[in-house]
Amino acid sequence: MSRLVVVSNRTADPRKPAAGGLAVAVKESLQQTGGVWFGWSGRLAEDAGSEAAHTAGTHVQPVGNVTLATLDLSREDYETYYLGYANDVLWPVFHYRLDLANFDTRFAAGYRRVNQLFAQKLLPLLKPDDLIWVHDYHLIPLAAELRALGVGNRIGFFLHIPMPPPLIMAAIPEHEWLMRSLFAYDLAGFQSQADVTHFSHYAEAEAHAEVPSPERLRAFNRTLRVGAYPIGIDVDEFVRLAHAKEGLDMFGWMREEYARRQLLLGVDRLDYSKGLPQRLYAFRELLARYPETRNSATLIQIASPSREDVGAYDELRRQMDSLCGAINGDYGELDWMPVRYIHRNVARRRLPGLYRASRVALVTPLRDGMNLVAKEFIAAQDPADPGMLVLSRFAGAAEQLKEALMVNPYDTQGTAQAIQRALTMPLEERISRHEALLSRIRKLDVHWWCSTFLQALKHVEQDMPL
Ligand code: ADQ
Repeated sequence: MSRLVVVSNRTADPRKPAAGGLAVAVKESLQQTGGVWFGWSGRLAEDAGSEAAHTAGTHVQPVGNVTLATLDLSREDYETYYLGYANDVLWPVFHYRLDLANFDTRFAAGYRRVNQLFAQKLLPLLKPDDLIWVHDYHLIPLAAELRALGVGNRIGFFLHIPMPPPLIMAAIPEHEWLMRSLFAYDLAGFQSQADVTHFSHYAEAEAHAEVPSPERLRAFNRTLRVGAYPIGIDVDEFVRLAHAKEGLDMFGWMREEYARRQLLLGVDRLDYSKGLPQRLYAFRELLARYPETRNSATLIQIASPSREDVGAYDELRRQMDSLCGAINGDYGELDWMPVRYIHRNVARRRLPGLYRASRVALVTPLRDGMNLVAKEFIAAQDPADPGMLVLSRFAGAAEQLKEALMVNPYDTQGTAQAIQRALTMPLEERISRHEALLSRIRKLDVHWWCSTFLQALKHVEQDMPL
């Protein structure tokens, strides 16, 4: 059986509980078969200047049946590759925010340099029949760099974030290079069918790709397999966590503390793609339009700190502080505050209890590859008295989770109406919607995601290298 080599920007200790969708998923894929997990250590090489990092070795450490291999980055590489190109160009553009992108040419050079560095450091660890699985927007050119070093292995790529429509992609000055780089893979997986369609249209429009079938694109003398592989969660693990001590304690405490209230919950990284200010506008509209919600509906918004070195995130933080303050100032009572805003992480083991104690979850991103919080909320519910999911139609999860209450997060009144409907939905309707949602996330869980992607990669017909 081929060995699996996973490459992602960051790695994590596979023995510890993983936080974040990518880490959970990668852990899952590696635990089944063992293999190598390669990525940035999260540390900066002590001696700044790219030379130090380029000559430093890879740190290789066996952890159970997984070999963790990490490298350090120089400060300059961190600033141009990670903060710059990945998070100040690709992240905003792929989330349709051209207005926030900073197309500094130094960033593109740093991105290319680090992808070359990853390829050089990974090369000595590879065996001829390894299956290589590269994750996310940080590493789009990695396969092309590996091919340039003579690597002929099967290489798959999975994009965790959305694929934007062709004309948005075309705004990236280096987009043709990115596109050519993607054709160095054998298989490119996306979160949703809409993403696959965007990519196919983009390749047709900008690279005159032929499309012999919906799953195959031909350009640059290569055939690239494409497909939608919506990422899932480990449902059984989540249900188990909901019934473990910390989950139950959290649930009991929340139910007691908010016994007279109806709890609404948001759990996100503090990111402009997650639609947090728009969510607060909709909540304020709910309080204004439906007086019965006052002194009752309480929104707990947990927003974990994220990418605080990137400028746009500072502005969002200030906006959230001021909006929450204004809503509490306008509607709060001595014994009730409408918004509890917490700019922190919640321990993963406690999350299921929090989800289960909430009547409604607000998952209302402006754009999101998938959104795993939506699936975690469903998994954590009591099937006999489930809470209701209010879901943005612009999350990748909306393609699957049709029985949620779907909203357009830009439509403040429409979202407020949907929240009110969720708060007042009769038990039978909640139960039947939840049943359908739970069975879907169970069927298409993280195990399904890993095995279908890897099966497709294993069986892909390879053709000429670039
Ligand atoms: P993210 O943008 O990080 O992931 P998401 O899918 O919601 O978004 O995953 C976040 C994970 O972190 C969830 O497991 C959640 O429980 C956890 N989390 C978030 N905020 C937290 C908090 N305050 N405290 C504790 N835990 C918190 C990217 C893409 C998504 C895609 C995933 C996986 O942007 O669209 O679904 O990768 O592919």
